[in-house]
Amino acid sequence: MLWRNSLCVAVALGLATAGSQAAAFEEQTWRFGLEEIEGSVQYEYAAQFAELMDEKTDGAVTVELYPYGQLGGLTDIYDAAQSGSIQLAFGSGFLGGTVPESQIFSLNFVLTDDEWTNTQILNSEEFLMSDAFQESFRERNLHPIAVVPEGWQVWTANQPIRSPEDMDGLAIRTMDNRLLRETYQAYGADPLTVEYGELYSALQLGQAEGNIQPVFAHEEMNFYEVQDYMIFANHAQFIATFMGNKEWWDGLSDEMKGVIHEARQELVKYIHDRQQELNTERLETIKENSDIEIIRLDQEQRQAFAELARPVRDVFVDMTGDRGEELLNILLEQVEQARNE
Ligand code: 6CS
Repeated sequence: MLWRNSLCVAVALGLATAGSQAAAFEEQTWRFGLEEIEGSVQYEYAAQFAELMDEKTDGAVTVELYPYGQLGGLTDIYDAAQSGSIQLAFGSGFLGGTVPESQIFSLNFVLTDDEWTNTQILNSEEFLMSDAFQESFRERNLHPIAVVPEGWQVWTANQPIRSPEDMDGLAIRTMDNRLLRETYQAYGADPLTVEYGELYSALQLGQAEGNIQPVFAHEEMNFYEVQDYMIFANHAQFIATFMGNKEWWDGLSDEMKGVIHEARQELVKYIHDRQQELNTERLETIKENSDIEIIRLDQEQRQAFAELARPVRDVFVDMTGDRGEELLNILLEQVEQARNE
């Protein structure tokens, strides 16, 4: 009796560990829409999240994964998460039309040059839990759970790129958001938007002359096969938001939110290490299977792009107003602090 009472109190206070309160969870299945195919960083994250939820709820929660292509195009995934026909989704560059503030992740040369530092900043209480970030999603019927950097963005083209002059007029493909288009226009390119699943043939046919992806994606989608140069400028990381449907999130018990919070915390380091492994391995595969030429920009070369990217911060603020400005200021403050540490 005494044991029973203390367990009830612990559960009521949300103090019991996930294992000991497993019986408190109802059986449920959550559908998780991915913007990437099996083997990708998003897939690795989602598979590990599914495993953690299964463990922590003693099998009560089943997470079903829907890799890219199974739910339609990219914006169909966000629509499904907004309507609640799926509970969970990833959203990245194409999400800009749905959550304009998410384009903050498309800004170039804003974060530090260290991936782990950036991953921590983006998942910090100050940034992730800020009203500015949370409300920008919640106002669109979504709830942001974690921010997932997937590796440095890397340019490819059929010509070498070492300066903005080399990008002049290049029909480089960007994901569908205004901020990316403005950024590449500032570099002198002539950007165009193509759906992820149609990109290989657009590159092959020469409709798109350049591409921007983390290394793992250049490899798993075979884009590198139809490009001659791979250029590392470390201008930005590829960053996705792991999010849920707002009503679904709001309907979860505090205990379940606590379990998701635990899983999300554990996944920060897990996916950082895994994305670095994947990106490193896939670069080796690309080198083995092709004679693509690899170019790494030095600081001076990067600086020429950084200067052109700087005014695009104002475009972000114009597009997103006070809330976007607040979010950008939080991010810049966190970056400044990290640089001074
Ligand atoms: O370029 C794209 O459209 C896609 N690239 C990656 C690496 N993930 C999802 C995104 O939509």
